[in-house]
Amino acid sequence: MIPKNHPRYQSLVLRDKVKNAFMEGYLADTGMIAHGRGETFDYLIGEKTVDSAYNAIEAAVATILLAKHPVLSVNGNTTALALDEMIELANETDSPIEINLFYRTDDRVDKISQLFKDHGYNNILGSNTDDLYYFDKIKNPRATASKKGIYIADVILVPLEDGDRAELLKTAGKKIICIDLNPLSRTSQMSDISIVDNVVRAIPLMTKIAREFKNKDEVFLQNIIDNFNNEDNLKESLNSFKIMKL
Ligand code: PTJ
Repeated sequence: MIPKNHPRYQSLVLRDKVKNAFMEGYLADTGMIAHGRGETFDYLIGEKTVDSAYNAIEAAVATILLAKHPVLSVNGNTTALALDEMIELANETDSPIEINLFYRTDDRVDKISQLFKDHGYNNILGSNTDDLYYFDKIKNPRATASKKGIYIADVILVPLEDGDRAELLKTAGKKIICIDLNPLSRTSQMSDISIVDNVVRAIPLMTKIAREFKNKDEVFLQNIIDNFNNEDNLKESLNSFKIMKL
C-alpha cells in the first residue's frame, strides 16, 4: 500500500502497475528495466508535458486523423500503464489497436487480449487467432503484423517501441509516431514524429486534442503537419532536460 502523501506517490503508483503486470505475466521482464530508464528521463523533464512534446502531439493527432489506415500498437508496458486511455484514443480516432510485442509469446498475447476484452475492447488485432503476416517472411515473432492492421497501415503509433521493430516498420514504408521519453533512442531518432513524453500523459492528451481536431478541416490539419519538423523538435526536447542546464 503506497501512502497517498508520499512525495513520489504518482511515480510509485506507476512502478506498482509495472511490477503487478510482470507478476501477472504479460509484461516482459526487461519491461521493468525499460520503465526504470523512462523514469529517469521523466524526472529530468520535470514529469510534465513540455512544449515540444505538446507540438509533437498535435502533429501526431493531425497525422492520425488524416491517415487512411492508422493503427495504435500496444505492448506489455503500454497495457500496464495506459490500457483504458489507449481504448479511448482508439475510439476517438477510429483507429484499431494491435498487439505488437518485441518479446512475443502466445501466453503474453493471450493475457493482453483478455485484458482488453475485460475493459470492453473486443476486436483487438495481433492476437493469437488473428491472421498474421511476418514482415521478414521467416516467422520471426518480432516481425508480426495483422493483415487488417499494421500490415496495411500507413500510420502507426508505437508507444515505447524497441529500435529494431521501429526500423522494421519504417523499412516497410510506414509512417511512425513514437512516444518515447528518450529523445536519443533509435526509435525517437528514426520516427517521423517523436513524442518525448510519458505514455501516461501523452495518450490522454492525444485523445483530448483529437476531440478538438475532429471538428477541423483537412487544410487546418495539414498545416499543423507541414509546420512540424521532427529533427528540430527533438533538439528542443533535449533542451528541456534539466541536466543540460546545470
Ligand atoms: O512488451 P514487449 O515485449 O513489446 O517489450 C517492451 C519493451 C519496452 C521491453 C521493449 O520494447 C524494449 O526493450 O524497449 P526499449 O528498447 O527498452 O525501449 C523503451 C524506451 O521507452 C526507452 O527509451 C525508455 O526510455 C522509454 N520509456 C520507458 N517508459 C516509458 C518510456 N517512454 C514513454 N513513457 C514511458 N512510461
